[in-house]
Amino acid sequence: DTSAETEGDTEEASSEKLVIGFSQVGAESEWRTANTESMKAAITDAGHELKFSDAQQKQENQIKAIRSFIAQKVDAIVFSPVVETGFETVLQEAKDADIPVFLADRSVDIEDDSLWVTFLGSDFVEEGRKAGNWLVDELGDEDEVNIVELQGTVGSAPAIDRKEGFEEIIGDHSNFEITQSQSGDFTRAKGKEVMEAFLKSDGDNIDVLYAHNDDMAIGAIQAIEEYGLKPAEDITIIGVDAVKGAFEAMAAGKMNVTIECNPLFGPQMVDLIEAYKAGEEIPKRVAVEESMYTMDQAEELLPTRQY
Ligand code: GZL
Repeated sequence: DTSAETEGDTEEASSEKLVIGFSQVGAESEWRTANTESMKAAITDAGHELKFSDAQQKQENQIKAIRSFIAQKVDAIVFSPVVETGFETVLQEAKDADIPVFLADRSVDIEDDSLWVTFLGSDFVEEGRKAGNWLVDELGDEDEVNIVELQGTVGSAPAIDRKEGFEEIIGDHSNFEITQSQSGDFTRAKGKEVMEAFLKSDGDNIDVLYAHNDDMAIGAIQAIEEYGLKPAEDITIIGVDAVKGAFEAMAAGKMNVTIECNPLFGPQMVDLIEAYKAGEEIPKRVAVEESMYTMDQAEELLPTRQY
């Protein structure tokens, strides 16, 4: 029965045991931890061998890890680039070694897109637009809206794109102004530190905080409370990721909205790797589906959140 045979063959191809090298950015945020867990579980559950490297948010560690995967002749490399530039050489080395590279979560700013099979990740510009549109709906009629911005890691795709999308929307509203903007490197600690500086320099004139991830927003909330203001009331708080910490802050009435950036794409990534190895056509860009959540939804949704 050829159909069974064909079926068997397809099964056979996708269940071939692969050795997969995964170069992860680091463990800087709740989002990142959830993403690592999703990727590790998906790779091992599918019966493949995982070689994992945590770069501690350092580009040189990612380059070292990719070179090590090449030397070990892995079957595929999955890579979430900490920044958009500076990886051309090592990706060319992977191509020369005939090892396919799959971009996860973040992309690279490289002309030659033959250096990777596909980029599976969120549309960060759209996430920025969603934040901007929510703010316009919320405060668009106010005379003057002073916004401070906690940017993500300098040079990273999410930081560049979330800024771009947000400014695309608020740029049409002259009553909105970003008065201070600095990187908090996607961490709670740095987010708190930079928010303290924002408050010290102009604390009585801050209406909104736009944080490129929830971890920095949560750090900033602590700084706002220590400064003597009420987060989500005196200063409107916008985060990105929709991690559990954000739902807890919103349920406590300390945060207004979080734009979802879904880290749980491990199974989708494994499917793409297996499909490629089975000779199937893979689109150059695969987007991750995601939404946004506000304070009034937090209590009910918190128990359902997986990360
Ligand atoms: C987004 C991801 C970002 C998260 C941060 O896909 O690259 O990095 O928004 C994480 O929490 O540090």
